[in-house]
Amino acid sequence: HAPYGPLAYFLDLHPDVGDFSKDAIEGLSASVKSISPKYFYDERGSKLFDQITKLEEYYPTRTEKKAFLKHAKAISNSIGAGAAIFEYGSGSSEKVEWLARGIENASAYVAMDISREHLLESAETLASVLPVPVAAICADFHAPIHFPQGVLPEPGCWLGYFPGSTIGNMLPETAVEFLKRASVTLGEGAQFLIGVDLVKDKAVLEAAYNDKKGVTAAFNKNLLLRMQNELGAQLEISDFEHHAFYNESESRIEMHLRAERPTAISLDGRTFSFDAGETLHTENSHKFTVDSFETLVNQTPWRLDKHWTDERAWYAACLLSN
Ligand code: AVJ
Repeated sequence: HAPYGPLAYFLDLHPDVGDFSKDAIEGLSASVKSISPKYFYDERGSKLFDQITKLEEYYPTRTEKKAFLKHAKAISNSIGAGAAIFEYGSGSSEKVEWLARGIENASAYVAMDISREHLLESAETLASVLPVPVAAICADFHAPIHFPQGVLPEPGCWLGYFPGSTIGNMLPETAVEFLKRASVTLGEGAQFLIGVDLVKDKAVLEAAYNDKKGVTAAFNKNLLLRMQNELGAQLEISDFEHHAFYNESESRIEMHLRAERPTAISLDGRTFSFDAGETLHTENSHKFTVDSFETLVNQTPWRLDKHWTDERAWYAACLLSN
């Protein structure tokens, strides 16, 4: 784990990136068909997601930025001096800039992501601009992350950073397990800053996942394209329609690929048939109230200390400590 280029260190925990073929077959075999949203993000899917974040209807990304920047001072004042920042699923690491002064007071910035190439590229760029040592860890936050002894500096405390409302992709019980593991990883005295998309008017929510340009539909259907191209699946993309709606009782946007007519997906010598109207469930995006998020947090070693929202209270930056 020697220094890697401009990085203080690069630690490769060799995450299990998942087996698209196995997961697709398993998901299609179930009585309620589903597949993990992580398979949206090949190169094309990641580009489509970038386009989504710039759509007029898609408020989360720009609203999160507003909430963080509006309260940048208060947020950085609430972060312990000398904390080492550990970003979960750092991706392109653009959001670390939102911590502005928080970074200046930090002792290090550690980017963690499952995508090795993307991670190294963005961490190296950050290393040349941030005023603190930058390191990278290739790992999967769905599994425990153990820092090998002596590899990492021992900061006074870690600040976990998990913007993007990615936590909303998890079922509540999965989010609880995730937060429990993060408490073990970051250790006692840690803080955790999480971006949380809030419950709001149903029409606003549904418009955000049904944009007029059809970018979200293309993003959803990218899964079918990947099945064709990478798994050699036989299917008719035009038999499926993008279907996204707010499920009020579960407080979540659900995305599905809905069969317009009876059809089938053939894969690996097996045929999975769809009745007209039957769906392949591709994503959940949970929306919280500050209270419902606190109730979830209270099932873990963390406590919600503070939260800040944009002026419409559409999005919250939540600061936890354990
Ligand atoms: C990246 C999980 C935050 O749930 O809003 C955007 C993904 N899906 N449009 C979200 C997504 C459809 C996004 N997250």
